[in-house]
Amino acid sequence: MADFESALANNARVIESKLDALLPKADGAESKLLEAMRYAALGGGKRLRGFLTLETGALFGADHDSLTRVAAAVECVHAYSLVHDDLPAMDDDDMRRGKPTLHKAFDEATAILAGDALLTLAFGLLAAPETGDVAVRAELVAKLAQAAGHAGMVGGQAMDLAFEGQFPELEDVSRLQRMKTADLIQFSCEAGAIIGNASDAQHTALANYGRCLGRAFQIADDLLDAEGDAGEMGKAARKDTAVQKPTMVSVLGLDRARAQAKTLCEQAVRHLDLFGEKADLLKQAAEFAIARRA
Ligand code: GRG
Repeated sequence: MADFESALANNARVIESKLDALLPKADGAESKLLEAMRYAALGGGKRLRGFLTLETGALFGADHDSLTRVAAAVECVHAYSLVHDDLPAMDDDDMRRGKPTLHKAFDEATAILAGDALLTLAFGLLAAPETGDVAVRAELVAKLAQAAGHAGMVGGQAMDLAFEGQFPELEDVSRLQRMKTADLIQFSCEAGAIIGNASDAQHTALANYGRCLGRAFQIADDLLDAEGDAGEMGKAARKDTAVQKPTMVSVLGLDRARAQAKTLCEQAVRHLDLFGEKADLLKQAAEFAIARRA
């Protein structure tokens, strides 16, 4: 795990400095929006999604600058989702990544706009010529639209809101979590395969790895909400029970949820078999997804 933790920290530094270079600098009458975008995207977060893009791409020796641009784009989408999720109309949170949420530090209108602008910036980064050839860029844009929009993360978030106070079946909660959380994580892994011109078998293996890891990651999030420490996590805990949100913990109970996360982690690792030792860091990432404390 020491290897993984130092690789995660190194990649986070690389992604942070790329984001710093790509995000607009505050200037003009729209300065507040630009400052808010930087507040949301810089200075925090594990950067796990970006890590997955960098490390899946490294399996194929893919161009590092393209990978870093796409890692930064994925982190922009993730940052936008957190900003909007924290709004009073959604989870109504005061703290995120150990600092006040964007709408607390700025205001609600700015938080909505900064989220919108981060999402748009992400697509602009994927589509720009520096990211790769036309076919690679088109595939990245189409896949991210699928993963982030109504058929993925936003759709999952809508189900999350619809299910508050309800008692959905296990398969509904499972589908919600796949869409809300796993689809963007899966995209992060597929991006490395796309930029690296992976074979179909390699691409499918990484997509399956990402989906299992993403589902395990969300169950770990449910467990952290139920058992974790708000100080360590840099955000509130026990929110799910407070708003009667169905989670894998509420549906399965703590022990079965833990077992399910472990099974998914093992499945994720098995999908990497065809890459041999080259995929050791990615295997450790799957273990980290369920062992993490924040
Ligand atoms: C509002 C469109 C929209 C979507 C929201 C991502 C999301 C969907 C909501 C955030 C709340 C939540 C619990 C999401 C599940 C995914 C998740 C565990 C996010 C936190 O990701 P980490 O732990 O965060 O990777 P850091 O801060 O490390 O980047």
